[in-house]
Amino acid sequence: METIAAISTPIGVGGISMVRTSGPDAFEISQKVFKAHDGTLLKDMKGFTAKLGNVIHDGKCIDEVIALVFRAPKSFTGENMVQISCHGGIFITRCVLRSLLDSGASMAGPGEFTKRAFMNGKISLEKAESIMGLISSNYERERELNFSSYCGKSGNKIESLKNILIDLLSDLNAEIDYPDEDVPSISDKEIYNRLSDLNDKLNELIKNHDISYVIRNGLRTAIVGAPNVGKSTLMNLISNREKSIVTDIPGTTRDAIEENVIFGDVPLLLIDTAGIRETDDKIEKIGTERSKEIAKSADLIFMMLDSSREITNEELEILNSIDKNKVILILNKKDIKPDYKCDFLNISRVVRISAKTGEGIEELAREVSNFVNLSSIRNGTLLLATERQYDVIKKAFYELSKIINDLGSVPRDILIDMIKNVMDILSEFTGENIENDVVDSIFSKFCVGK
Ligand SMILES: Nc1nc2c(ncn2[C@@H]2O[C@H](COP(=O)(O)OP(=O)(O)OP(=O)(O)O)[C@@H](O)[C@H]2O)c(=O)[nH]1
Ligand SMILES: [Mg+2]
Repeated sequence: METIAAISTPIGVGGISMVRTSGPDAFEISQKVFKAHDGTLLKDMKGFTAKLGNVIHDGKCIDEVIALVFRAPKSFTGENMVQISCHGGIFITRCVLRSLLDSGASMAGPGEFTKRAFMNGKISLEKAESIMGLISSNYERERELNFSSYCGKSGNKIESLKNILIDLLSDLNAEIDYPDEDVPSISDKEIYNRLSDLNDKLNELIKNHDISYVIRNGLRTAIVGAPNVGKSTLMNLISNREKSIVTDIPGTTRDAIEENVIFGDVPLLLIDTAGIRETDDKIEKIGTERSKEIAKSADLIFMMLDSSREITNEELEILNSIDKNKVILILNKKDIKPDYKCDFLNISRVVRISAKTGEGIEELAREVSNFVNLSSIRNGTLLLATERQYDVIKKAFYELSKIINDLGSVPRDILIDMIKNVMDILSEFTGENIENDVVDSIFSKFCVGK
């Protein structure tokens, strides 16, 4: 096993930076560059202790640093580790790294520290994945989701589901191993009940995954409508900055403009689009087409009307071309006309606002929150933190459904093998039973130094 080194703090100027080294030769390699002021050798230091000293490279003193020692297996990676904290300059930090590489360390690959932690059994795959999510969390709900995964909550749940299968397997095996003894045989009905119960639980995780997706990626929300209804004004209001140009000239926005925002308690990828209308203008035509495409692919559509005037045929056409289940109808400019009637449009979600004054915006936020049904996770519903975890659960659900379907026609020894297969799939969740290339692909998405 090679000894690896990398800068683990962001590349930039700050108070301190940290370079870490991990592997069997971590102490020897670090010792070549680190000289403690009191002469202590790294190999003689206890784990979790630190010494002040200098980093010397090519006979020159590079910086005064603190070296922190972790001894295997009590370290993040499970290997011997040295963390050198130096002054936080880009050049100084690179010099410290260079000194370690010149002394025999290899440059760490992306996520290699975390990968070693996983390979050495220090953390589950679920925890390793959640570290990435935690680091990139942008708001409370996303942090909560990733921290719950970091603490192994879904892993524990999967273990408890696996126990249902383990119990069933032991009953089935007892029946086969001791046919003559007084072991009660277990009926198809009983097996059906136990497996269906398990499959319902997997299905719940699958169903709730949409919410997890929204928390991690934002709900793709398109503001769509005719020109001049106030789409860009709403974009600016929600994003709290002058993201889109607003004028009283119809056709101001020509292209889609995107912004990640937290609206109420829902993360949105908000897309302001060009007003849709028949036009001979070449650029506007392209913009209009683009708006229609975006409306088709969006998770949620803010269809905006100007309530100070009557709805046009063109607007009715837009409404007819989009999926009404995804629509919140926004009657804008309520400051001019607050009581615009729209019952004939048959849309269930309607909010009256003034994008100009901000009136009605909280109601719109509530409507969005209801649309996503975020309230269902307020009482501690378990959410899967990554698409990989989701794929594992879906695969297990699919295989289990097949078993449930075939129950009457499958001999017991084959049934046992099929159940074992589902166990193996579920074991992939925490990384117990996982192919090396899957592990490599997961960690390749990490940064160097993690
Ligand atoms: N009175 C009033 N005027 C508004 C309101 N919202 C927007 N406006 C005005 O309506 C005009 C058009 O606003 P925009 O936000 O540029 O409209 P748009 O839908 O983005 O228009 P296009 O980009 O051309 O498609 C501007 O003069 C805004 O100030 C509102 O709630 N009340
Ligand atoms: Mg606009």
